[in-house]
Amino acid sequence: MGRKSTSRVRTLRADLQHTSSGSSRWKRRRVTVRAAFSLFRILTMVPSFKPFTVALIQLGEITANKSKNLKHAHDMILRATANSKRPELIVLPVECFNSPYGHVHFPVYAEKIGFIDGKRYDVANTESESVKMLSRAAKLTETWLIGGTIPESDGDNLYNTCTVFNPQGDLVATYRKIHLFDIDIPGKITFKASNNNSSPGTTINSFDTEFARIGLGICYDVRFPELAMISARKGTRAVTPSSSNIFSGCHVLIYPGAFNTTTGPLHWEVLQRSRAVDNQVFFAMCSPARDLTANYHAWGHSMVVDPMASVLVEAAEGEEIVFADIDPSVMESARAGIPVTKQRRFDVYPDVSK
Ligand SMILES: *[C@@H]1O[C@H](CO)[C@@H](O)[C@H](O)[C@H]1NC(C)=O
Ligand SMILES: *[C@@H]1O[C@H](CO)[C@@H](O)[C@H](O)[C@H]1NC(C)=O
Ligand SMILES: CC(=O)N[C@H]1CO[C@H](CO)[C@@H](O)[C@@H]1O
Repeated sequence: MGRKSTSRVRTLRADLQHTSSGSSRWKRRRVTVRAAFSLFRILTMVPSFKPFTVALIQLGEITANKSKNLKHAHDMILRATANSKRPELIVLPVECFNSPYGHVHFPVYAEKIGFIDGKRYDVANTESESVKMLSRAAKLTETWLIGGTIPESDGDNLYNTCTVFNPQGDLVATYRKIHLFDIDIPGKITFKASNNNSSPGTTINSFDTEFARIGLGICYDVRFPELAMISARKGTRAVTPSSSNIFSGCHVLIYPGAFNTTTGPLHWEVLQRSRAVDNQVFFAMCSPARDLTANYHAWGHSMVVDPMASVLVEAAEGEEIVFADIDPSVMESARAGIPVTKQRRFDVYPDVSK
């Protein structure tokens, strides 16, 4: 069973250097690289699901000063690993933890990342200050890190992008928010896909750790059950026909998100519990802390839900780190006891993951 352990944390002040890079290694995504990597993925094994601990950092103190925000996020990542029970995976919140909320800030704070799926990423030469910080923090703590989301610029386009780092500090995956809507973009009145060149992502993504396959989404994406279904049934990794009855989907789905104080109490928990129980997977969302001096009042309540829809841990509104133990046997017993994964009627309705 998951541990109901919650620890309140305070800001840790430390002097940390933030170097910035002048060199540019930005490259466009190439379809050919993608296709080659998909083939490679057909051959890769799904990791077996093992117990691990996840920490959600409900980050506060997001200001207009980006280097201050990055330093604070870095300090909090270190704080998450300061206890004797260290998490294997740390998650930062949506939405643009490196910048204050609001569409006017989005282009200003955007960074070039230039990650190409399947290709080794050169962190030392990245233009992205946030990627540098996150990489350093992952390496320093030797922990998997989902770096929340940051505004990413790619040519004329802006994306809301989630980055993932392994314990060696390598950037191993990115996910660009697929579903755009002003509902979850703070300063929502004018920020729409049709202005500020804000673009939706077009690929579903997951990543493999030594303990689980983890699917990604961002905020508003949680309202689209198809995305979670596809991640849970096949991840993004192609499956050969001979292995099609082996579980190949994600074990855990993690969506950094920020609902507001209207949609939060109504939908934040029910959407996560629905995605978890529908798909019989673990589901987590990590929110920023509520800041009543900001334009956007985030709901907070970062949580982790198990495959039976039990809430394993839930933060309050303020800055806080919450921990949950992920126990694979809960998923196994949920699937054995309520066999929806085996009794679907794809002869009557379509399988969205196909
Ligand atoms: C931003 O924060 C950094 C790090 O805390 C500090 O050194 C710098 O003076 C701040 N800049 C402004 C404009 O406040
Ligand atoms: C939260 O967002 C919803 C949907 O856009 C909106 O109707 C509501 O007014 C917002 N609530 C607050 C408190 O801003
Ligand atoms: C940098 C930029 O183009 N910002 C624009 C984003 O969209 C809003 C609303 O249309 C404009 O007011 C900003 O100037």
